[in-house]
Amino acid sequence: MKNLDTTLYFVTDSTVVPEELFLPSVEAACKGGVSMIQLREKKSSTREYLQLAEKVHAITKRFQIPLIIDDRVDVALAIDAEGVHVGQSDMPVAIARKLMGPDKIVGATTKTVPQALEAYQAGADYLGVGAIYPTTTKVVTILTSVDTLKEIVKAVPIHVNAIGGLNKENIQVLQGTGISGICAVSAIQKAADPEVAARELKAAFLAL
Ligand code: TZP
Ligand code: MG
Repeated sequence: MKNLDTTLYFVTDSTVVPEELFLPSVEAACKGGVSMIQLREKKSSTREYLQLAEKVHAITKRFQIPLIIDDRVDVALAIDAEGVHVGQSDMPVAIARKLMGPDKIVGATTKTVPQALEAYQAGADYLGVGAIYPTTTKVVTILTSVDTLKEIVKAVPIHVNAIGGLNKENIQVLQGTGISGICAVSAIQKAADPEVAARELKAAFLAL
């Protein structure tokens, strides 16, 4: 198992903040103690994704926080990011692993135990599991139950993070699940002060 700290994994959404506030929000989240960052750009062109990734990487490197690129192995490799994250309709984990090499981080989204086992066997270092709660960040048709989350944690010997609608007021439900950490978009990205939001969310998770 790779030595990762997935305690508070900030997944970005540049579309919900004014452009000039996006990079400052990434830096603020780093200061607030996020342990990993995923750049998640769904609407950018390849060129825009690359350019933004370079800028975000310059920040995360200063804080020695791993930067994971969502969906795009090519962008991750091009900027020498620490890893890539793939979903069920993206590049399969085994191919992402082959392209990224053994030392980079490969993460996968899984919603069921069979998907989790498959991703683990194909070489994933961590899993994102959800959505646990309704979310405005992604179109989610079926929520993932806390019981399924627990089963996935038991089924695979890699880091499992919960995701979806999580904030400091509602993560109590994750107590006793055995997860390594939580992923959050809105709770940090939409906060008036992302640094404070990250710090408080991390403290709330660590207090579980
Ligand atoms: N995958 C499952 S839910 C989700 C993703 C990417 C979005 C989570 O965003 P938020 O704003 O923390 O609910
Ligand atoms: Mg994806």
